Amino acid sequence: MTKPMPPSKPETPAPPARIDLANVSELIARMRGGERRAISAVITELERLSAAAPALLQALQPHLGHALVAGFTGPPGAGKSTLVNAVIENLRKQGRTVGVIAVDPSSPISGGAILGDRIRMTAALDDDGVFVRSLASRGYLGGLSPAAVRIIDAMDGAGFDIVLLETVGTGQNEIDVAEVADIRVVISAPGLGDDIQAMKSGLLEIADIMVVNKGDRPGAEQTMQQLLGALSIRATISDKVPVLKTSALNGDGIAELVKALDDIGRRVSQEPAVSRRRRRARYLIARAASDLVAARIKSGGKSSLDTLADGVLSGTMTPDQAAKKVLEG
Ligand SMILES: Nc1nc2c(ncn2[C@@H]2O[C@H](COP(=O)(O)OP(=O)(O)O)[C@@H](O)[C@H]2O)c(=O)[nH]1
Ligand SMILES: [Mg+2]
Repeated sequence: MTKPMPPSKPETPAPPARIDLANVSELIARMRGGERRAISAVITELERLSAAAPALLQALQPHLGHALVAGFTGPPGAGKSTLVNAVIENLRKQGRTVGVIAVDPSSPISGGAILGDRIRMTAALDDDGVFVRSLASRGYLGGLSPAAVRIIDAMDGAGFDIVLLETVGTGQNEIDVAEVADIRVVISAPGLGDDIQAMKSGLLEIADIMVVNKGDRPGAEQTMQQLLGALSIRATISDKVPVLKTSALNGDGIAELVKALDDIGRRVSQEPAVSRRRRRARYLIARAASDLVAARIKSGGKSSLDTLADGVLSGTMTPDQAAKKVLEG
């Protein structure tokens, strides 16, 4: 007989709301009217998953499904933030409103990158048509914080036309972006060395658009050729995925990138908004489930796992049966 796993610890209560719960619909109305303080307050409550979050999410429901979500991912230093800034400028010239979520995967200790993103996104300064929120992915090393999905809803509910989601493409993150974004832009650049190799393996699979940024730098053409070569091996996707050369610094190729976003956006918009949002909800559930499993294994402690391991070693139980015991808690 194996020792039963201790019950998983009770869920921590939601942090208290900083807004007046009696005024949720008024707050949503102010947010939809473009009041920045209201947008910021709603985003903050949803990011914290405070006691106000359920009421806010419910009040947002009728207003969701308008925004197109474009994920920008790639290795650090490829120029994602600079490129996002250039795309914002282009979209703003067309009068379209933009929400930006910059997810920084670094630990809270090395949070400097967040400031860096803010500095590069100068297009967002003093413009009511742009709202930028930086988000540390604390506790989700290499993954996308579920808070990002709630912030997407807040920005969508606020009425922004397009939400740009910047994430560093490392491991789990790239898969998460594939689940969460409607359009996936994968960014590389010359001079990133091994990162390009790593990127080829994971990121090519999920790209709707490939971008070689820093097109003003030597080696850009070679990087283009490398990517085209890698894509041509995957014949099924090579004819669908545009490979674009941009310079976020001097603006070359930005109009073409926005056009490619729009082309794919039109296709995506034919899918009912609810199924795009359902995909994000599925991601949240899968993510929460794997977090629960991880927590349960941890809370079970080494001794219970050791007991199960002994059972597997002695042949009284298969690894599958042991795993089921872990899940049963
Ligand atoms: N030459 C050149 N440098 C760029 C370009 N885009 C970004 N950079 C520079 O590359 C560095 C990293 O940019 P950043 O946007 O922070 O990259 P991220 O880490 O991918 O977000 C910065 O010094 C940028 O000024 C570009 O198109 N050409
Ligand atoms: Mg950045």
